[in-house]
Amino acid sequence: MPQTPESNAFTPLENPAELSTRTPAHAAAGAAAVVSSFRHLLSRTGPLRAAAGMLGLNQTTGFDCPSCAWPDPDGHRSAFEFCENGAKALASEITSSRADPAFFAQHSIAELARHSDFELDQAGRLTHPMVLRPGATHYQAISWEDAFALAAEEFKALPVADQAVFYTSGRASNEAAFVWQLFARQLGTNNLPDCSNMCHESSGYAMQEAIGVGKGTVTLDDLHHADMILLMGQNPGTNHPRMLTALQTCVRNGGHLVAVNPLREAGLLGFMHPQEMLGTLGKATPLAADYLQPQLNGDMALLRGMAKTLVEDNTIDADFIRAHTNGFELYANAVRSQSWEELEQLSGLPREAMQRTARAAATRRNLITCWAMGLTQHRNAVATIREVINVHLLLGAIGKPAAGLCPVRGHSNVQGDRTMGIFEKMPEAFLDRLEQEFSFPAPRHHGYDTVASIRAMHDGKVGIFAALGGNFLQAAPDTEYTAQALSNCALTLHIATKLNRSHLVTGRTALILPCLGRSEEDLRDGVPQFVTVEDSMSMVHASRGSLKPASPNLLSETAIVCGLAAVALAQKTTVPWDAYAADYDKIRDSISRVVPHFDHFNERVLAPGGFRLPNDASRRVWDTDSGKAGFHTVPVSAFKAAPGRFVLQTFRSHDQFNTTIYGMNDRYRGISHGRRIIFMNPADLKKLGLRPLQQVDLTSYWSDGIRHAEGFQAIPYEMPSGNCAAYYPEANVLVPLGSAADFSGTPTSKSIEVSIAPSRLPNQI
Ligand SMILES: Nc1nc2c(c(=O)[nH]1)N[C@H]1C(S)=C(S)[C@@H](COP(=O)(O)OP(=O)(O)OC[C@H]3O[C@@H](n4cnc5c(=O)[nH]c(N)nc54)[C@H](O)[C@@H]3O)O[C@H]1N2
Ligand SMILES: Nc1nc2c(c(=O)[nH]1)N[C@H]1C(S)=C(S)[C@@H](COP(=O)(O)OP(=O)(O)OC[C@H]3O[C@@H](n4cnc5c(=O)[nH]c(N)nc54)[C@H](O)[C@@H]3O)O[C@H]1N2
Ligand SMILES: [Mo]
Repeated sequence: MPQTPESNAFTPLENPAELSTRTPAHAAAGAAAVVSSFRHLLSRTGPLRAAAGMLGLNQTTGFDCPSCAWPDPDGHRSAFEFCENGAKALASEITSSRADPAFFAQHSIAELARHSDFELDQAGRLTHPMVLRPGATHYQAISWEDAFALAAEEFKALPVADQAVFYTSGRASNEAAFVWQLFARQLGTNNLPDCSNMCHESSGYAMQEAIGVGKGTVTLDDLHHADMILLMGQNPGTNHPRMLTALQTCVRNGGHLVAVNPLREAGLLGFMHPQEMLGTLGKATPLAADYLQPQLNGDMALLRGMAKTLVEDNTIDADFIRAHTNGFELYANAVRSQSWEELEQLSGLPREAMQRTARAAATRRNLITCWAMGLTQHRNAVATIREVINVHLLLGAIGKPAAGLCPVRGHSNVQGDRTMGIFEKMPEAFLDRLEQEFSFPAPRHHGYDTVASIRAMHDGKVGIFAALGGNFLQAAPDTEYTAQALSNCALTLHIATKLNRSHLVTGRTALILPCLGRSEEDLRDGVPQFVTVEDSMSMVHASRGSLKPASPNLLSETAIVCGLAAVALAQKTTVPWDAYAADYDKIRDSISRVVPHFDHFNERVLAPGGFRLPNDASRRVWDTDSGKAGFHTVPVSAFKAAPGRFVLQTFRSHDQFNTTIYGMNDRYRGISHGRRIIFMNPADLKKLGLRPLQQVDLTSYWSDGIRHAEGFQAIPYEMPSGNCAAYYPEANVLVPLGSAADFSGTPTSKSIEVSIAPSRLPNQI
């Protein structure tokens, strides 16, 4: 299937002449980060709004950064508790540009589809509810009342509730997420796919099975005092810049950092704290003392090699293993009989590297492992994360200070959304309490996750696709298939702050319902409301917007969901939607009765910095069937491509937040003015007879079909032979829908089998 040019679904080609490359950086942040932050803010909005925005960011009385889920430091916060990417996210939200009805009157859907993602974001904030009527070429303004009535008609027309899909992106607040899942369940469906399905689902699944809790077990303070931190499959310099401060503190306290990444990422090599530049001008703190570059998906073999070393050296914590775990004997036998040759072949690392890393952990004992998408988006992701846990169990490095597991979350409230019930298969106990609180029969059969939703829409089994934030089309695998799926719906509905490509590939009717951003003041009947979020380390805290809204016509996400649900469910509902929309304290009162550990929510959340949800595993209480933490013994595996083909990972540039493109550069990797790029091992590039910057076409292979993407420029970049990398979402056309992680169902965006050939595009360079 070549990309069909008439489809609205694809990111347009770029002008290859604009791309330029430099040597990659050896440290992150520093003066360039500060300059970039201000440039983004001031190019998007006036100096007063920029300053007001920055002063509110992550302060205890302000709003939560709309970027990543990294926690805020306790106690002392500086006036500038933000990072470059927080500043970019804020700039994108507080921009002075407006995608208003005049903008939509000027541009047809087909014309907007020819804009790049960067240009779509530049269109600015949505200001009015917009409707695309059947057969229309342009979106038109519609009143809130009519928009709700139109959507309600579609909901009422559904023969069964399971023909509705409710997607959630991880920026939604706890309150919005709670009313969203309540709307879905009162309608009668558990079809609640979310971005987590494409993100940390594998982590949650593995940890839940092994240690009885699907969340990380450490705090910021633990990271500061860890003896060793293993950083696997993540790029914190770009995606969690505030984490670098914690890593720096750990190094200064004598901690040993080991990075595991096929690429040498600047933010793992060194850090120059923007607030210390004057004192140590030009000097970066070195971060990773050791840097392992395995092949893509070589991590499970590396971890197994570490386990083999620990078992054979007998540096395991036998007392902990005896008291707290089961399955050790089976695992230890498998590890002992495992051959080093196989581990070397699967990981792409020499056995000395695996032994060195294991011995560093054994002498230091207090180990924390941090990981993100480099581990979760593979076929064997759950097994790989179970292997991380196996190593921690061998060392007893969990449930004590300065040791434990740290899945580094993505979206700022993705963890909170799950806590609030955004999950297609919430535990029965949650549904029981929901029934009690609202006196209705909650649906019990499991709903669709992201991949199942796409298939169901494609098969014509879904009438309504409704999204609380996000950019489903661009985030999901297999862009063409997903586009067909969305087009099959009677109604596609998006609650959003900014225009994106998902709004251009629509059902028969489409609605865009514009909402307030997190930085903006939320007044209900003149009374300011706040919302709450949960960060990567289970801290729940308030977020209060303070800026003037981008348009007087905007409603908060919470008010939109309540308004929509009230009309769509009409007499069928037992929820006081109007009261909820008028006063979010009432929603929190219900949350306190439905969600575990949220008792006295309204009082406790007022404490500066909020409160931490308890985590049993962090005090060595294992909420598993056996009451113990479990070793997991499966054969070690790694994804390999057929001879002559490559393993492709799709990742983020420095100038994007997921599908929102803030700019065309990737500063640390030395890339300017281009995103349609494929990074390749220099020798591989030569072997294929390609010149640097030459345009190539990519083909991906999976049992469910082959897929094509054209016009990517090849760039030599240090990484293991046989691996390559391209940016998401441009490369999503290549991600096979049929290739998902075992158990968690996460699309395998980091292990895609591809071939690379000179481009057949006309006029290519
Ligand atoms: N500025 C900014 N911040 C963000 C985001 C953003 O887009 N922009 N996105 C947010 C979200 S939702 C998320 S989930 C996180 C994502 O945060 P990350 O997981 O850091 O994001 P990716 O860019 O996908 O980076 C994956 C990293 O893992 C490495 N990697 C890939 N495959 C493998 C592998 O098989 N093994 C190992 N060891 N390494 C591998 C890649 O080389 C890369 O360095 O960031 C969040 N924060
Ligand atoms: N190939 C490939 N695909 C991937 C990944 C990958 O690494 N590779 N990563 C996956 C991951 S980790 C994730 S988390 C998903 C992300 O998937 P999503 O969460 O669906 O995508 P985002 O790009 O974060 O969503 C951006 C849109 O959210 C809307 N938005 C922004 N702020 C707000 C707000 O405050 N409220 C509301 N209602 N809307 C808002 C804007 O309209 C914006 O265009 O993508 C996944 N897809
Ligand atoms: Mo994510």
